[in-house]
Amino acid sequence: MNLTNASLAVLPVQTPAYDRKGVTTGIVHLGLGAFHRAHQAVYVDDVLTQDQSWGIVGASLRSDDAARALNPQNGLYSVVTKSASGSQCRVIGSLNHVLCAADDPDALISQMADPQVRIVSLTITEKGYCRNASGDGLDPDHPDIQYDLQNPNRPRSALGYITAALSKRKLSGAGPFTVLSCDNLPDNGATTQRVVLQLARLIDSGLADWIRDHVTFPGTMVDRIVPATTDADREDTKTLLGVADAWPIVTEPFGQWVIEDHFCAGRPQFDHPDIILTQDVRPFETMKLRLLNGSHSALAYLGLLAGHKTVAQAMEDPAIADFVAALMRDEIAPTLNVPANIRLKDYRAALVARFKNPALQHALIQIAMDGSQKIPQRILSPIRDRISKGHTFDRLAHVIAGWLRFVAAKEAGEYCFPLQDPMADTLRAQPVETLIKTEKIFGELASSPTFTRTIMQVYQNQEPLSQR
Ligand code: CS2
Repeated sequence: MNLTNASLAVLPVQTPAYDRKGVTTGIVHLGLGAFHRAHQAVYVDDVLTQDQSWGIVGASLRSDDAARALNPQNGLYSVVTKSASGSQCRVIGSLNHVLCAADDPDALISQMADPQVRIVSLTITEKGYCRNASGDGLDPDHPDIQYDLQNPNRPRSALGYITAALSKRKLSGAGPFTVLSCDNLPDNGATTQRVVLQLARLIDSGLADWIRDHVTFPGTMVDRIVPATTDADREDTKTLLGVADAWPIVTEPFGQWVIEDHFCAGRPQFDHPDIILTQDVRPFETMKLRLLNGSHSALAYLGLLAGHKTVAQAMEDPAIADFVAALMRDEIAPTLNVPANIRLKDYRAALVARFKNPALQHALIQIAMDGSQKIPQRILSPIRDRISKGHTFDRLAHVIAGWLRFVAAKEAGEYCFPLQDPMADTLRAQPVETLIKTEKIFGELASSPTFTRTIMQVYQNQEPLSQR
């Protein structure tokens, strides 16, 4: 038997506490990966017990994997939270339907243009924003943007879909929706606004003006560790549920969502201890991007080079755990403007405990992907802050050196690690001495002698970090 509406009544776990038949669609989510399903969709599942107008239609932009797995299950899937003290399973009902944009662009644009839809949220990863080298605006030469400019009504990028749907809503009088970025980008709301407005302006300046005047782009800080689902997870979930779930999600108990309260077309009544509504998300976002994600990238590159496979395994290696603790405490924490009510010491300790979660198989190679898109906000920004104050940055330099080593590591002529990165060709085409001076990757740091000298020194003397 499979997970479907018909099997809900017999499941031995928490199931939607509302009648799914009454749920309408108020949110379209672009980029229906595991992260969204472990995070926003769970909070929305809680909202639906009070207000059934906020159901979600999820869309994958390219692959039809999610649609093929979840539509036969009526959009249902399970979320299993795992820690040393055990597992808890819950079935989520907030996903009404899944679309694959590449199969039917019109269906997605029409869904987004439906007046009942009031929020379009995004987890399209850092590279989905088609940003320029400095990260602060659109790259008009990006192949997807070039494609969208030729085919504005059958676009390819998420930005193209947002622009096409808003154009339709402007014409029909359906009004704006809020665009809610849930990606790990600095200033994700303002960044999304910039790239959408730049694309719209290239298509139709009247539309760009309308978007500027009516659409809001709140910033958010999203946090939950979500390893990619494995076949073993599918088997374990089947045992917990008693029915088969084609795509369960495994995650940690912790979750946090800090959202700027700036919604142009209404929002769910979020009333959840994990959710903070605020006027300024930036201190939360910088803290999380640098401490959590920065440490994650450090663990990924230095951990893989030391022969580890998962975050928890790397954290069991005293040399790596000590390195990460010192990186956070001595080099990253001093660069932060700490949000009110947060004690950094506690925040750092909580991160260490989360990284050590022995029940999660969080593959380092998953975090290592797309380094060129992640390193700037996670590692280069704190380096920049430290250089501007005349402070040293040896540990941050180790992370950069580790990344460069990871990219180029070879044994018997073969690369040791698979490289998934939109800049893979550039990264592997040149020696480290040249790479470190590449502005497209390191921005103005590429011409800072303090930066390039320190990285090269660390790189030349770097040994794998391990006491195992
Ligand atoms: C990770 C994040 O894969 C990565 O780059 O650092 O996905 C991380 O697990 C989440 O941001 C945690 O909130």
